[in-house]
Amino acid sequence: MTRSTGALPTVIAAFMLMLPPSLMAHVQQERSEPEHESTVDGSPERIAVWFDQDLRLVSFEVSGPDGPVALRRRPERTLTRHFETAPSSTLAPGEYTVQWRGLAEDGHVMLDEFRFSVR
Ligand SMILES: [Cu+2]
Repeated sequence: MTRSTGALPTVIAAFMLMLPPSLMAHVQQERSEPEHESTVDGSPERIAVWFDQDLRLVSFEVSGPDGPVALRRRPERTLTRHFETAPSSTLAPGEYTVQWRGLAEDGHVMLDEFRFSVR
């Protein structure tokens, strides 16, 4: 009769799961223009986002079928609940993605995106 002498792999989770900080205090994208997953007829006159809390917007980038889109206005890094800009030239038909990044008042980095199509 064989007898197992192998030690049980007593793997003790010696670390605690580091839970992410509560999302409650964090900034959400409330709405956007164009709306997320919407289709607009022709090039939109403005591209805008609203947040549910103040945010220090650091970057706001639009990309489409022809790559990055030049914008008339850039974020100013001041605390704001709203940012809007416009494409510098007419947007060609296609899918566009808007990615923004900013700092919540507590300094945490927030980011999100919305997408729309131009036809
Ligand atoms: Cu935070």
